[in-house]
Amino acid sequence: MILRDAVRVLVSNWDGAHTVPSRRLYPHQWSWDSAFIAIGNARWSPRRARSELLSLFGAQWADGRVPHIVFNPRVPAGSYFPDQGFWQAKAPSGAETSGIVQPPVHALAAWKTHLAEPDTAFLRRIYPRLVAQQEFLRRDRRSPEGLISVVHPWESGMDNSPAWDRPLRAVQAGGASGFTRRDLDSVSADERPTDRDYAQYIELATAYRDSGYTDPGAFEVEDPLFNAAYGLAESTLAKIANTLGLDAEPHEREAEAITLAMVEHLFDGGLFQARDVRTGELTDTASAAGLTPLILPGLPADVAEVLIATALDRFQIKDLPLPSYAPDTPEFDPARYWRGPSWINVSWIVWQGLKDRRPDLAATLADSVLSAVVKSGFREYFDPYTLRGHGCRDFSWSAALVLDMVA
Ligand code: 2M8
Repeated sequence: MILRDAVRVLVSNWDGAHTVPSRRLYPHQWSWDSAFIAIGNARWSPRRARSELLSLFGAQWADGRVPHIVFNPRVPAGSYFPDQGFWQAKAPSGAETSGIVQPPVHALAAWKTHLAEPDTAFLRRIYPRLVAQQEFLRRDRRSPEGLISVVHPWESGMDNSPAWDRPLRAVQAGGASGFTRRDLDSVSADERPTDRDYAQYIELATAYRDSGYTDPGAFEVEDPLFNAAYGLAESTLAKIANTLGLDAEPHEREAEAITLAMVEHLFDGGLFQARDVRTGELTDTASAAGLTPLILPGLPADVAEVLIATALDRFQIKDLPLPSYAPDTPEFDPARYWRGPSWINVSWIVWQGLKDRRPDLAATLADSVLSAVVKSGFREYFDPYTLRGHGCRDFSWSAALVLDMVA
């Protein structure tokens, strides 16, 4: 029943070559959403999974960046804010896009798609594009410590996480006004970022856009989830390279290097922290992003053990679907977007990381996610305690990743 409903959500959000995250709230193609959606689609339609990824990478820029939004020209401009008129960016294919990126979870999606239905022609097409995506990050976003930075909270995917409160203090939002938020047309304001958050998001995006999408601007942060995704992408590219008879070693070396750099520079106090590149300080926060390095195959066992202890103790994963922010903090809010609710994609990443290390806990976490969906449907996020659904309904990655978890 739940599986049939999950497929129904994905079918109703399918747009011919890609899937929208949600018909009303997010009517275009989003980068990391497409990767998660492909992972779910691979379970019942590998053809759609391949199309999802190839259509996204069809809008890749010449510098290798994969934009976080690819706009659908058939959807009226203005249905989403900020729209293509704001970003003023075009891919070589002619697609109108945003100019920022999201966590690079796509190599994993491509690999899982291949495992579901082996197709080396697909791997051969996507591999150079995945490599170019990583090269962009190394070239444009790498710090002297060897870590990758995000230059906008939207790039982290966890937009209004309390982890960004402090780095955002450096952002003056005086200039950003006169825009109309469209997200509040369909979701209640107390479940979304605040107007002040939006003013800062627009200020930052405007400055980055006006620099020709080159100058990092006032916000530059090394996020553990983004870096874990980058490192996992290298381990996965090694598998893809092996399958294609190519040299896997550079990928293996890079995966090892990023894992070491993360442990050296971001691991602190029981979990991984984000580091503010401007000040050099760790954020000292309690985001579930800090647990996601569990997905790195080369994470030292003692570090993994500490993370698992934190997941049990502060994030209560024996009893709750993973909250996005630790409930024992004053910032925790069970209903407001990325400030506490459980999200299925972050739960899925941690579940992946637990599967080999602690299959018992992985199974418990999968059960909690299923309970949330059984109670409230494929909502965008859930109150970790009551399992009440929040945000939009029929949200694609919630459906896709449940398909993958129960398969
Ligand atoms: C949310 O972000 C967009 C901006 O990119 C928004 O709030 O309008 C985030 O949850 C992000 O992680 C996600 O990719 C996107 C689409 O689901 O929505």
